[in-house]
Amino acid sequence: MTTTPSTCCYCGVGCGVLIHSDGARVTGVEGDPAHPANHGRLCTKGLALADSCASLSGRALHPELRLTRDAARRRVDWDSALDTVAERLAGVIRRHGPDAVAVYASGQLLTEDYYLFNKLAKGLIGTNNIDTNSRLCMSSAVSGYKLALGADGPPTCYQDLDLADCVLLSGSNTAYAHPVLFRRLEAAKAARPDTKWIVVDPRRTDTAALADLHLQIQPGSDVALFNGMLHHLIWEGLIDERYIAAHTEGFDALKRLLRDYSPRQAAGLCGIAEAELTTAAEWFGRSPASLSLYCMGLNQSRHGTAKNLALINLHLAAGQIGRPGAGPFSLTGQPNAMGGREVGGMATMLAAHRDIANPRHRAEVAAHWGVPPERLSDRPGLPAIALFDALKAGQVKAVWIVCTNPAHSLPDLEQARQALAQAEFVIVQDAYADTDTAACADALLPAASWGEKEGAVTNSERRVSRVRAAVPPPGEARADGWIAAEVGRRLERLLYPDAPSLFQNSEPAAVFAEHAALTAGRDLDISGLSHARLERDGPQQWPYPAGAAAGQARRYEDGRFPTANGRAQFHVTPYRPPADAVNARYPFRLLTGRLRDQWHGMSRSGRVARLFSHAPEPTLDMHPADAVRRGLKAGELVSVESRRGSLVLPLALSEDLPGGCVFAAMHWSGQHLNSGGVNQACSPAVDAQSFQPELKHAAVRVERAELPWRVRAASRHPDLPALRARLQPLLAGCGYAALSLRPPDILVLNAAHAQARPDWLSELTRLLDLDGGPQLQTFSDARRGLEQRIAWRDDAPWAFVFAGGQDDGARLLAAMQSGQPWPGNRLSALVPGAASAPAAARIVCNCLHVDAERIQTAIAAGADLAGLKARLGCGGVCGSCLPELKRMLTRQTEREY
Ligand SMILES: Nc1nc2c(c(=O)[nH]1)N[C@H]1C(S)=C(S)[C@@H](COP(=O)(O)OP(=O)(O)OC[C@H]3O[C@@H](n4cnc5c(=O)[nH]c(N)nc54)[C@H](O)[C@@H]3O)O[C@H]1N2
Ligand SMILES: Nc1nc2c(c(=O)[nH]1)N[C@H]1C(S)=C(S)[C@@H](COP(=O)(O)OP(=O)(O)OC[C@H]3O[C@@H](n4cnc5c(=O)[nH]c(N)nc54)[C@H](O)[C@@H]3O)O[C@H]1N2
Ligand code: SF4
Ligand SMILES: [Mo]
Repeated sequence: MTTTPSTCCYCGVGCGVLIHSDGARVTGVEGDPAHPANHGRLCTKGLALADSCASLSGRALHPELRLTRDAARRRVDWDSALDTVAERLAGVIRRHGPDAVAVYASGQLLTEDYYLFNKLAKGLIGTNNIDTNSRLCMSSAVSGYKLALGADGPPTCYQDLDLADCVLLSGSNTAYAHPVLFRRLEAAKAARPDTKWIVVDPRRTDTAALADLHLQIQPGSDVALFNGMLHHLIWEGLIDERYIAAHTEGFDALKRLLRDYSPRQAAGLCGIAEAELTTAAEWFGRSPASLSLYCMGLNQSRHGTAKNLALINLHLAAGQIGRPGAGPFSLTGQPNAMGGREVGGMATMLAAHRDIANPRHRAEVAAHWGVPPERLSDRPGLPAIALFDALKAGQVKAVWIVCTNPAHSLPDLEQARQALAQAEFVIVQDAYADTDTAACADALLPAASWGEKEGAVTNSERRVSRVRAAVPPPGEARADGWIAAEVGRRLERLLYPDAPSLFQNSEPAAVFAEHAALTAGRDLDISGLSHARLERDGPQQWPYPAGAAAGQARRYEDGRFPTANGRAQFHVTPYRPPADAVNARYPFRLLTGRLRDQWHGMSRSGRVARLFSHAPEPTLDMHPADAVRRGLKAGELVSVESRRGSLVLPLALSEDLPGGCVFAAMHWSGQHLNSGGVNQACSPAVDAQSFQPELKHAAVRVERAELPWRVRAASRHPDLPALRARLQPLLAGCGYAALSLRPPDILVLNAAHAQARPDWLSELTRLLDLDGGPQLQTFSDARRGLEQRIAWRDDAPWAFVFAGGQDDGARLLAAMQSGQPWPGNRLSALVPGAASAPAAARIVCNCLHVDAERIQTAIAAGADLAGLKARLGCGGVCGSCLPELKRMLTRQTEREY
């Protein structure tokens, strides 16, 4: 048994983990008490990392190639795969020029891998067509920081969470998306109860429910809110005139604009009460230290840059920046979105915060790489949405997709799919072979994943941590950087046979050193960092120039900014509505976002049954009053249709949404649904400065989907990912179908169709081994289209399919989940009419598997939070459920009084 310190591969909190392994397999994961990001804590996702590695089913284990257009992909050896990829890319470059090739990479790559891909695209191929999923994520934050402060990157650090007197959370569901930071906020508030939390979110999330003030604004109206708050600060004399005069520029122009944003006008635009807006402004302006935490509710907007700038305006005007506990803190989503920004791995930037348009910057990078300066293109590359448009239009011929799943995560999926179908050559480099994007690959390159490779990542507070290999990659999977360098070497032999190699040493430590050297003298100088230094001293924050003894926790403490004149810049930020207008045809605003326990397209989190407990099925959430008005009921299937596309989802009712808004989680993909997920309907409208798409807002209509033939099937299985893969091809056959998991080892299929589908049903029955065997119990009534089959093992149901009747199998499923023998005789399992048995209660605490019902009962019996922890254990392990427990406690109190 060995223990390897590393970093969690999920969110940008960047928690340190200790990986336990037997040398071949990861056997366990725990929080690293020595890591400054989490001090030993992990959330539900981090705690499930070992389980997500348990099954190899679905992993990409060998390179595969499609040799002719319509052929199936075939397994090949690495040499053939690498040669073919290099030859195909070289062919496109020779015929159509470097800009006919593009790389679409990911904020989940390690810094070294990212660096190599960037060098390959910009330094070898000579195109800036390398963009990443960070375009969908952080690019508005990047443009906000650059325009206002002169350079990218948060000026703040995690310690500021402990020190802030006022925390303004905008468009961030921290309780779900950055849970370990939320634990830290909770602790800070417990220590200093006067700390004020303001949450700006159209939904009453778990984060919002715990706030002192929840501003439930109309989607997209943040700019109006921040403008109105600043108007109030000016009016009340709460701005910091001295700071403005000494360290900023452009306030007068902003002030002129703000005349139109009186608190009353602004509150009107946001749909909130004027007093709510002024209270927020008062708390923000009068607190000794005010900290903003913000995320996709600001960035994923047609006006994401303006939202970021309007918020930074507030901080600059109130002098709430460059001090402990104060500042605009953009929470990064992915584990290494920050590293990607450092290496300049996007279409609109160069390494170490350099600019493509700046000839000196291009020359510096070219010299570092040892390529002629003219090799670096002065044309900005295509940002994600434009890149896929260009693929579809045939301007870009070949695309190399690395560590991201655009056929699921891009908006307007039909466009994305057509783009991939249109491309001459699609390379997909993923750890899994069964993603929606892998299905489109001409070349599939199997990547080593978390726990299997070496490198570094940078978290939200600019802290660089090592990522380490604990086990070898499975099959023939290889580290991303190795693949990039191998293709790079072959490509340079084809394109520039006489030039020295750009990929002489692709070992992670050497690549890191090359990257660090390129940052010398820049605002993000990490020339003092190396793998050796990180080994010796542990995770470090940047800037960390050569010769420094330590990194810098906070930036801009001296009020000097990396702009031309050293001053921060105010920007004039008029409010503009979202792109997709609601009207009588598309009356609802569709919001999208995250679930607590799933990660993006679920290629990893979707392998762990217990991570489904908190949100077992995909849903479209709607306010009960809207549902009543439309005659819709909870559990009914509805079609959600935008101007671009549609999908079917079960309806769930939630008072946490404002009227007129619906919400769907982003996670469910074609691997779990009969559609590609909610991005079928999402809008590709982008921000004009950051090119980030408006994933948080689309106008939709919601109507009942008439799919009366309903099927529920479930089966226990020792390898759930394998069983899911076996059933996945069936999804396409129904008007609605969804696969999900339940602990301990159950796969569930819910499906519905306009009329009975006997062939489909017999295929399902066969795949679940429900077509024979001694323990099989069946009932069918062909006339009524009814079919029920149950396979028993000992005294308990092992698998079942119920089709066409009223009984949805809820009792059987509950029995399978409980692991208890069936109460009563087997025949009672088929008694029709027993349909209304309640489904098993939703699990709130994942660590100890405590459901909502038990918690409610304990609360009703008088338990407080300490009592719940003592009696049921919930909230006492990882803490991810704490916000919800607190919320259930307040709800109960509200009910009592
Ligand atoms: N569990 C989990 N955690 C994750 C991830 C995951 O997949 N799962 N992914 C990581 C990544 S890459 C990212 S980028 C982060 C995202 O982290 P967050 O941005 O915190 O998460 P989201 O749920 O996408 O969106 C946050 C909130 O924005 C709100 N919102 C929608 N429109 C508006 C608006 O116009 N204004 C305001 N103020 N709010 C609005 C939504 O209602 C939602 O509650 O999470 C990271 N952490
Ligand atoms: N509607 C809607 N859409 C959204 C969002 C939203 O809020 N709403 N959020 C957007 C945001 S913020 C983000 S960040 C994106 C995320 O969208 P994606 O980037 O598509 O999300 P993932 O599913 O994390 O994709 C990562 C892929 O890399 C693979 N992988 C894992 N480890 C490795 C590895 O080591 N190497 C390689 N090569 N592959 C690996 C995984 O199997 C997976 O297929 O989604 C965006 N899309
Ligand atoms: S908060 Fe959770 S998902 Fe994010 S890094 Fe920490 S353990 Fe991983
Ligand atoms: Mo993200």
